[in-house]
Amino acid sequence: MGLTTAQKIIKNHLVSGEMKAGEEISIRIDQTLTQDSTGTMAYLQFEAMGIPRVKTELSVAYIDHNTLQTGFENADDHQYIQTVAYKHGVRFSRPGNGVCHQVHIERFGAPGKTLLGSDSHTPTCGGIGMLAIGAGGLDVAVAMGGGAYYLTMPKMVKIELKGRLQPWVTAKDIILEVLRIMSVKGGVGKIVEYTGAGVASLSVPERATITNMGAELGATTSIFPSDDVTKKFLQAQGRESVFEELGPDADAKYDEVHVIDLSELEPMIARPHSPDDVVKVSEIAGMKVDQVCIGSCTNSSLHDMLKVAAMLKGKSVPASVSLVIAPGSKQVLTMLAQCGALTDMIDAGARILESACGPCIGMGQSPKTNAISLRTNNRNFYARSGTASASVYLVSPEVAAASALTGVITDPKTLGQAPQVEMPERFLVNDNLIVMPAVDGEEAEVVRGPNIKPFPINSKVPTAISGKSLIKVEDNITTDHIMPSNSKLLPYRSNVPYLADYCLTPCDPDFPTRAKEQGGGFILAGSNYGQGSSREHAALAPLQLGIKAVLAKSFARIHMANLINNGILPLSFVDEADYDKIDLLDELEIPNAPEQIAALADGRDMTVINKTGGYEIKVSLQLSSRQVKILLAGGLLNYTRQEV
Ligand code: MIC
Ligand code: SF4
Repeated sequence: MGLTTAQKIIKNHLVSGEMKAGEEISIRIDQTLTQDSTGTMAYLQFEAMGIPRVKTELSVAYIDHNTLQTGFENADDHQYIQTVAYKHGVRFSRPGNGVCHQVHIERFGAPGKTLLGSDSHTPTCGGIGMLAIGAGGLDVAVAMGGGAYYLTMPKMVKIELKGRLQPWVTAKDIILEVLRIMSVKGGVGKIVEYTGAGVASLSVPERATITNMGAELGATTSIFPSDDVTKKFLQAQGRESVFEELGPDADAKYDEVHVIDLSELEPMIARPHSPDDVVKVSEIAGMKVDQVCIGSCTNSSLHDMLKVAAMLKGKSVPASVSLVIAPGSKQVLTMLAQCGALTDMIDAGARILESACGPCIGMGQSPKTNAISLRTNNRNFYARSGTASASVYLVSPEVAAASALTGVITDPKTLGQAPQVEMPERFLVNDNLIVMPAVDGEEAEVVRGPNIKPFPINSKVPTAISGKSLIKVEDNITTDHIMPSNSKLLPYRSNVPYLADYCLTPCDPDFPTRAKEQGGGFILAGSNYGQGSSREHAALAPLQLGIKAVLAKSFARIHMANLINNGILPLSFVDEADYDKIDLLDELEIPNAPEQIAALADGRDMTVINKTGGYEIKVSLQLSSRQVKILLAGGLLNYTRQEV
């Protein structure tokens, strides 16, 4: 039987397990990436494993998230990452070099290889036919140490692209359409592959916009074939030697198929506060706009920026709009400067930001009270911009630039001819902001600032797990709810005790206090709990507060893995109606916990007693025997140490 593109890469990297959807497999990881908001934790965990040098083909530590240095904390973390990377064999991408995913696809990604990154948008490199997966920092630390990455073999989804995009319609509109069709949980447990005649018309940056935002589907990853377009891109980056042609076999079998006719698409927009609340721009055109942000790992390529510059050239942004632009990398920024496009942006009134995540993660540029903010980002989750009352809409760079110029949400089709932008024959390559690691790091010193605090480590599972239900939240709770991140909190990513006081506060400001008063307990949640980022802090902060289990209707992939890695049980209701039966502060107990956890691997359900209500409910969790051991040991770090 024929294989899909992803299945071919998995087959080449398979370490254990059978490539059957739903089975646990493990794969060899060729490359890893970390960024600074998850990186400190990942390297602390790597150090705790006691392995002197990374064993991957390539590992890169990026500084791109915590670049607003309003105190010593971020700079301390950067120094820690720089020194720990130098010592252990990791390349260090200095602040100013750009957003990890943009730089990685430009300078390091390679078709047919595997990449594990401690950031949920790692699948961006799927745009060049790489199997690129986002994971928690601990999983990345294990991969750096040469350990395999364990995952559930995903189902395969084919998105067949037909026809060609009309002028003003972009790659962003394709992925917004996919989100409209599949929803923010439609990709859980699946890999999304793009095929069909329409693929050839999309450049690598356009493909990367689509695979980047596959994270919002909850997918394990998304991937394009590696073809002539990929080859040209790699040639233009001076990296043709890593090119490999790759695509699905003609008889590859997919579990789910969607067909999208590109010629029928229109400019789309995602409404607050979910990337899948998608409508046509024309449906809400005319709404007044206060802020426009162009950038983020979704839409900050040279291709995107040149189109925006062409639209802004010779015009002025009205005083009612604040337009900020963050080009994705040093390469993009210098090329914009060299061709004069940067001048066109500045002249029109754009506020140019450094090449970093910036507004996307609330690192500055939080909009005013009740603002309407149009962004080219991938996430518009509640309060993520740093202004809880703001409404964030997600659009293409073209819609963003058009709306910045008119001051209202604008369908660019009303503006006449669309800008035509060619990909350069040759990108400007200068890797001077990549610091190479020590050849032998044994003597190198790792510098730790006072902001770096020990992180919580769970202990072995007790005979009975008991506690109260401490919070009850709805469907689609994001990691931005569980562990908010903004310019005030991100500096504490290496200080979990501090962060824990903000855990789930967007849902209930009293939750941390209640959890502490009750000595820990349980979280109750609806479906797709933990969607969004890879941040382990969404598991570490609950762990710090004594959370032992989360009972939910269903979970998002990365968060579920992070809970297991930290020894917190992610349990799904067998009968979803039980969610309604449990009240806040009900006393719950999992009797015979070790035996019941072990039995999960045999497909048996677990019994939870509601002592307050006087009844039992059934919960389930599909576990491999390895995961049983991880949970019994109180997390992956304990388990790894135990194995060593
Ligand atoms: C995000 O986009 O939410 C982040 C910030 O990049 C996160 C990582 C983090 O929380 O540090 C992600 O996507 O994984
Ligand atoms: Fe950075 Fe935003 Fe991309 Fe996350 S989604 S990596 S915060 S630009």
